[in-house]
Amino acid sequence: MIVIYSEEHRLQAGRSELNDGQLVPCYEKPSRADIVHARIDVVGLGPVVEPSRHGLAPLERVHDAGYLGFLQSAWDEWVVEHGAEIDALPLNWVAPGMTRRSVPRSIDGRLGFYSFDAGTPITAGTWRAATAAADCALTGAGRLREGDRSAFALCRPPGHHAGRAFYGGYCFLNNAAVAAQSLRDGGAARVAVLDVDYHHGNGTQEIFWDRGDVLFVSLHADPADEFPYFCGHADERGGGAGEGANLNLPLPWGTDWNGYAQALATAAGRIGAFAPDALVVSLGADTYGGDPISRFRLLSEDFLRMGAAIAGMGLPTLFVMEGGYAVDDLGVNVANVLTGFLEA
Ligand code: OKP
Ligand code: ZN
Repeated sequence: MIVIYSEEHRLQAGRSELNDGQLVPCYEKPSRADIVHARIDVVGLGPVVEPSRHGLAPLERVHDAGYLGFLQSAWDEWVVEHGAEIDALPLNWVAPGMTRRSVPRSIDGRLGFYSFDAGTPITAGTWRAATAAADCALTGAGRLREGDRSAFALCRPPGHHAGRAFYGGYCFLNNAAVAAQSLRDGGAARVAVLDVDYHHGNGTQEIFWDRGDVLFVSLHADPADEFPYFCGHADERGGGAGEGANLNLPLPWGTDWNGYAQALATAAGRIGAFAPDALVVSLGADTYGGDPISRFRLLSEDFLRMGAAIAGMGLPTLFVMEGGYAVDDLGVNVANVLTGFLEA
């Protein structure tokens, strides 16, 4: 399986995020990609290649042009106002009764306008790292178009919380959505996105909400208990032409492989019925029992089973890396999904 990886992920190295009332070191850090990269070498998964540059056009297929412009210039505007010693974090958001009619002029207002949490610092290298990650996903999509059965985009920063015009949850550009759209534009009639990250992929859901050509299926911790709290419930099924093309499978804290496997079988049934031409997997390994910010109980060996179950769907498959914060075990867990897929 070809692996697409860019060293530019290092340019996203936020200093702190707001968590439990405190500024703490970012969980989403460069060592995450390094350990996955190292493990892929050890298991000999496949050649590791650099992404090719795809430019703005494929990003504009799923993201708002004004939002992309904001992301590109936000750091420079922040530095003018607050200096470069502190990362840019938002502090104010809209509440019911306030207006979102116009984009604020102030950088602080714009950070709040385009975000939904205070855990996602914009830094000097955010734009370059995020575009390199999207390029990894796009390059992977290109391999599928050329006939590969599978590919792995080793992306960071992750993407599934980023919507058409918002960032949050450590995500800026929705790598999986950009790839799914590029598969559509390359001739796939229908594409399914399967999100196995512990957190609901609210950005991907929002982007494809009213689309019948892209199925979004997500297994995640129940938003009644867990981030992102305001999205990911079972009754969110898509709207308009996308009615029924969104399936959320929220699971309780403490879910182990037994409960997870059942939901994955439900997901497989829905994906099979949709009969897509390609599958994009948002691959987060934060369902692991040892994850510091999550509360499922998967074991490292369960990720082999997850890979095999995904292989059973019998589709050309692009894996796009998302979350997973137990860094010491992240390489094994992510590589296990991929080897489980290949050996099935
Ligand atoms: C990104 B991805 C924990 C706070 C967590 C944000 C989590 C973002 C997860 N107390 N805040 O889906 O792995
Ligand atoms: Zn996650």
